[in-house]
Amino acid sequence: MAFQQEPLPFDPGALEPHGMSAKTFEFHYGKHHAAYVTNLNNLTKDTELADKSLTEVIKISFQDSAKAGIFNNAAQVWNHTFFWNSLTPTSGGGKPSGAIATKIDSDFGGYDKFVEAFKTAAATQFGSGWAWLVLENGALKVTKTPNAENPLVHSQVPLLTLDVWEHAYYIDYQNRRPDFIQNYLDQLVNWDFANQNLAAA
Ligand code: MN3
Repeated sequence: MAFQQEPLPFDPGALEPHGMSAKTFEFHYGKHHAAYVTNLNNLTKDTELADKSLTEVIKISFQDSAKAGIFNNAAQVWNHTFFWNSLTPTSGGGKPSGAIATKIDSDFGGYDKFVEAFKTAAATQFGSGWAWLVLENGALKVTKTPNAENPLVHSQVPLLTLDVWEHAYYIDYQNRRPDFIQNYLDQLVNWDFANQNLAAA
């Protein structure tokens, strides 16, 4: 069974009023994400990895130089699906509620401290990569990863992510990555998804 591209969890135009256009989804979901799935299927065809789960492929191929292309495409397939789920068209962004809110207060010293850490990580990831809210040894942490790398290969539980590859924001924000980050925090973060991931951790 070939690897599949998961459907978007919302209509591609649903985030248009919240700073992420249908045009961005036409390219980011329809071209970039889709291409990672196609590449992964081509690279794993007729190999033992074709029958593994996506997360197994990610862990097996990480830091194996002979499997670098497989790692990059597998991780990017997973990262993008996780990213779409980190966004919501309904009441996204702003301060969280529930268990994640309590834990952000205790582990970061308040929502504003979390925002500061997240903005710094997302803005200072040089070149392509990702910013994450993760759980590590029971504590929340903000991290950044280069290119396709993700928390799964660092024994961390991912709770939320933001894609900071230039292709993620160029259509809507051109070179203004800080504005894209701010908009994500203000209007798009799916705190329900973070709460679900925290509860399942
Ligand atoms: Mn991307």
